[in-house]
Amino acid sequence: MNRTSPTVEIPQPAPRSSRPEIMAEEIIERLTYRIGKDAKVAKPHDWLTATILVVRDRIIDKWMESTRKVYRTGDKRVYYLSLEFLIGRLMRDAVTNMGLMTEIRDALTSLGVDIDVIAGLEPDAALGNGGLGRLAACFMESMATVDIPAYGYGIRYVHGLFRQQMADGWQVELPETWLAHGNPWEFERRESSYEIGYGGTVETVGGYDDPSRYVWKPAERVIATAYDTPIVGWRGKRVNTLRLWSAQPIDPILLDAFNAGDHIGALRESNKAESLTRVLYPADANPAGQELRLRQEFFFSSASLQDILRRHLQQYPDFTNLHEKVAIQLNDTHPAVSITEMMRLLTDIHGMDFEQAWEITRQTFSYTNHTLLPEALESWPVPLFERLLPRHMQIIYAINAQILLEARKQKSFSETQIRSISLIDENAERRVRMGNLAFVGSHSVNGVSALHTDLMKETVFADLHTLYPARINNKTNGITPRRWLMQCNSGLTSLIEEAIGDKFLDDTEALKALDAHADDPAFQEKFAAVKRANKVQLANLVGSRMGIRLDPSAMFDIQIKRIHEYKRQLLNIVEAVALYDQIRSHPELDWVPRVKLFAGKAAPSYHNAKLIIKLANDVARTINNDPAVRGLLKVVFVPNYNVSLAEIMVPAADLSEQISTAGMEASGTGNMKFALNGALTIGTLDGANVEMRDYVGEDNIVIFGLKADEVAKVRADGHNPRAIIDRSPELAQALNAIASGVFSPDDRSRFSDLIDGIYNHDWFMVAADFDAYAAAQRSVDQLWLDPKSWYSKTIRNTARMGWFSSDRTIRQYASEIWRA
Ligand code: GPQ
Repeated sequence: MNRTSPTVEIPQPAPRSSRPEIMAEEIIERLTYRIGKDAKVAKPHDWLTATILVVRDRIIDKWMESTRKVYRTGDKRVYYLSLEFLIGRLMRDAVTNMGLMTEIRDALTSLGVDIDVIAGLEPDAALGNGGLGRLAACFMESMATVDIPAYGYGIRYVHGLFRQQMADGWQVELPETWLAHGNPWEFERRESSYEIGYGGTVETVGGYDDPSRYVWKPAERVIATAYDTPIVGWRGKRVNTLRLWSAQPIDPILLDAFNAGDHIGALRESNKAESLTRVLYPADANPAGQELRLRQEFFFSSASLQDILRRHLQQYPDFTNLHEKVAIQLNDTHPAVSITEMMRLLTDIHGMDFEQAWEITRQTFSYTNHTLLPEALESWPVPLFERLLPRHMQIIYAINAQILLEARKQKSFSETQIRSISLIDENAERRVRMGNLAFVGSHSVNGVSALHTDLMKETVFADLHTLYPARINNKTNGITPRRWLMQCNSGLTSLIEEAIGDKFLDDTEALKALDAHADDPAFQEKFAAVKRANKVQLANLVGSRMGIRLDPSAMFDIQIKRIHEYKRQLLNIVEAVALYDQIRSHPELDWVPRVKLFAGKAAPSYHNAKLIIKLANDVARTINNDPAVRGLLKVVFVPNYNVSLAEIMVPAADLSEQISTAGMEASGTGNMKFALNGALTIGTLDGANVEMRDYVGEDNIVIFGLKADEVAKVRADGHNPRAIIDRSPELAQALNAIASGVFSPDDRSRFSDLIDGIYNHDWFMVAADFDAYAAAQRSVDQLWLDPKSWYSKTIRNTARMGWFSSDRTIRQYASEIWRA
């Protein structure tokens, strides 16, 4: 308390009114006094900022109440550490969750402002790459909704994920500047700043008598400063904090250097510090492997842990009860260095002995794994790790010695098993394995779908699972129904409410009541009308952004996600080419009009992914300009996929493509968004598709292709794609067309890397699954021709997807992992 006279009673501010006329007055007030603009000259952006400031005030009341409550009750706090938060826009989310939509709309209308216009100006906060970052954002909203005192910790990147532009069909990356107009949602917290060190040396204090006390003397230091964003839960019950760290130099300018005329050198430190949090690494499920990335990981881990420990000491005398009051969830291995930082803080700084610190650390941390792809598991060269974090390297060796001893002595592990569980990979260049570190330093290790969790036990973590058989558990992903149904699909939300009442707004399992309406022709008609309106909206967007006219009565077949070979956009494109051939060869047949839509970004260094984007665009140009297909088939690659674009595309889909090579997609969450919004899924038995089939029923989803164990077997036995291609004339024809330059007459061998890959090894089973996929697509056509059965299936999807709410996922984390 820094007040001069703490005895003075400070009155609480009066609660803010939600009457539209009061809010309209306040919007003008903010415009005038906070933004300094006369309403007559205010730009749409100024109106947006003023509106957010008015909504924000209402949120702050709840925010402070939520923070006070946890101090009062002494409840456990949950900390979600993630290098990515793919938030998207916040205004609509905050306004609907606060229950203020009608009032704000009316307030703005009375001022002559259209809320939909200004909402569209809010930048899309893209502090993440894809599913992992979006999951973190859904979890933040659900933790507030189910009333868990939680903090998200991450990095306030100045530049989020790049903007994607197309240049002649090729992806070009442009910087993204979400902070250009300021960010009215965030609060800078100068008082919450911490020093973060790098490099230097470790000294032993106490000499021979007390050799276990170490002092790390970093050679470099930067300051981490907090920026807080309030996250509102549904119905405004609780407001939690997303705390993002920004790096600042210790000395903003070296004045001596400046005065001596070295103007650039005077800013070197400052630039170096700020570059730490300048950009998000654009690699998805594929480690960047660069020193700056490890620096980012340690920077936000150390700042977050110092903050967590400081908060704990405000309430409790010491750290002996840390694990009872704090749960820290690691979102993949990106924050795994936290485990060693916690050990350092507890032992070196706070004087706890190693054994006790290890026990408390392990009871406090839990780790979520999001991929099995071996090339995606993070590891750092030992020399790099040692140079940057010398004390943490020592701690890793100490932990490793203990674990390996335990494995050898108590479980009589073999040499091979010891090698596989070691924190140090010694197969080639010595590397620190972050997955193994996260595993041994946590009391819970979870996968993100049932299949993925089973495969974790059988593959990457098999030996660690033998050593700690109770540690691996499953928490199937979920999505927040507020953003992914109520906000993005108001038409469907109203229709559902009309049919079954509003219980589903608080409990998505109540959607089950829709089942009873699935075969009702009147309801089907309304359901179809909602879908059509959403398709018209998407068609308008594609029309105005790309100049391509789409027919909303055609089937909208959509695949949107990061571009990755294992996600198999290539399979989809090859099938489109085969269909194109078929339509031209058999114009007399009753083809179902289809629009195949794609969107997604490729990692800038991922050659084949970028080639797949170019192929989609080349195929699109050819097909869309060929009068022979008579509009029966269109292919569209919509540029710059982000959360806001997904909010338009998801509700407009008839068919959802979830076609990854079985065993390779940990869960998927896009799959859930589409099905909830009444699309039929065509997919493999991979990730959460398996559980979706169980919930929606096998008649209401189209499953095809090899299963995970079959893929493993085909790979082990030696796959012969050439033989398969020879037996499939449609596939052979499509591959030939692409390989011979039908779609790239300007560069006939452009796609040879992609096509050769299929012929030579077909690692992703494109050839192996092609015939099954094509047959599944024709069965989808047959369903489409019978609207009654089509809508009966798609309505059942909406009805039965309630379990996939992230509220359910979070409740499971809370009761089974966090015990919060
Ligand atoms: N995922 Cl390891 C990412 O989006 N980025 C990553 O770096 C890793 C995983 C995804 C994963 O591919 C999806 O299957 C999951 O649904 C998603 O994480 C959330 O768990």
